[in-house]
Amino acid sequence: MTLISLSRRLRRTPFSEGVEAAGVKAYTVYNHMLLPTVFRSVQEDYRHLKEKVQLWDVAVERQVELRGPDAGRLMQMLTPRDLRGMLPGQCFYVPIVDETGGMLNDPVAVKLAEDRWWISIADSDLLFWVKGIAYGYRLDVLVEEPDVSPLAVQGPHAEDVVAAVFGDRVRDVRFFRFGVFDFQGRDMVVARSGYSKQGGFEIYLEGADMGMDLWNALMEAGRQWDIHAGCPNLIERIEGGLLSYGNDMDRRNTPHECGLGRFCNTQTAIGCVGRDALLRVAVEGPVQQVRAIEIHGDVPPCDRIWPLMDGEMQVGRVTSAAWSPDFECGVAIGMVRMTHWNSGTDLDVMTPDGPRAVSVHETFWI
Ligand code: THG
Repeated sequence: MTLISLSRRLRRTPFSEGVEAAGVKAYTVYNHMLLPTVFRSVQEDYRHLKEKVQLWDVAVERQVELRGPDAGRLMQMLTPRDLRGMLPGQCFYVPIVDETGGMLNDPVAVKLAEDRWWISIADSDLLFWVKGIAYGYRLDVLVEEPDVSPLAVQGPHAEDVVAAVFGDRVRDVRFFRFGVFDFQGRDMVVARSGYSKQGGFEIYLEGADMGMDLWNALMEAGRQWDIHAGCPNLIERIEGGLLSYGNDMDRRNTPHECGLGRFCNTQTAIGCVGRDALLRVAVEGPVQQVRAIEIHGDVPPCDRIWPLMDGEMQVGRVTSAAWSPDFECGVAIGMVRMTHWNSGTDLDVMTPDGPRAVSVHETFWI
């Protein structure tokens, strides 16, 4: 086995001690930090996530904080989603695009106040782009990465566990809203959100000192619901169609190609730096788009692009894939050309273990 060398560039998190004690078996690197990928096995973790409740160290979801009079203006420059109706206390899933309409990140924007936002980023160095925009346009705003580390509680019993620690009032927090709740004398932002379709909460820990107290309190409270350390689960996220930046899309894709058109209001998102480019491509619509891909047969680990073929012709690619125990088939996320993206289209995918028959679907499994 090859081990990863730790250094300052590969940051630990306020919860790393808890993750290690829980027997983490594998990590990936995300935003220059360790993100657990396996505890018992991907399949056991999947079953437990769907039936019980898990505690996830998602400190890798780093924040880009915008603070100052131009914070709202800057936030709207970054995304084609119209933010005018967004109130403090709300979270929005926002595509972030460059001047060509290319995806730079797909974070959750957290509006703390009119003049204070957190952008809870996926795996790309968004801070540099945001600093560049703020400086280039001479905006009156501070842009920094604060010491904020999200901890997620996900699964059917997540609400019970979070209520046991923060009080029954958290039960009233609606999806993609947050409230501020006391934990041992400290105010914490607690949102109903998270990178699974099983429901749950994310607690934005400010500073590292209370990290293990928070971890231990949730573990203790969750014992009666069989809580276990977990992490974003490959199988569950593919079933739910949750995209992974850098895997399923990158700067070469528009939000519309990613199926994120429902999070764009390009006509009314005045100020968005990618607006003109997106208005132009919106005239014709995308020529390729993300699709759910059902794989017939076994599924090898997917760590590179797998071409999607119609005979000898490449018509797309698979970018994430896994075996689904619940649907008893291979589940995958792919990018498919418009000539072949209709539901029911039969193609072949070229895996490193050879071709597999697949079917294209317009909707994901859950
Ligand atoms: N939570 C927070 N930060 C994050 C993630 C998160 N940063 C990294 C990564 N995840 C960003 N990507 C996503 C992708 C999907 C969703 C959230 C962040 C998501 N999507 C829902 C869906 O598609 O069904 C809901 C979107 C909506 O209706 O607004 O939750 O998970 N803090």
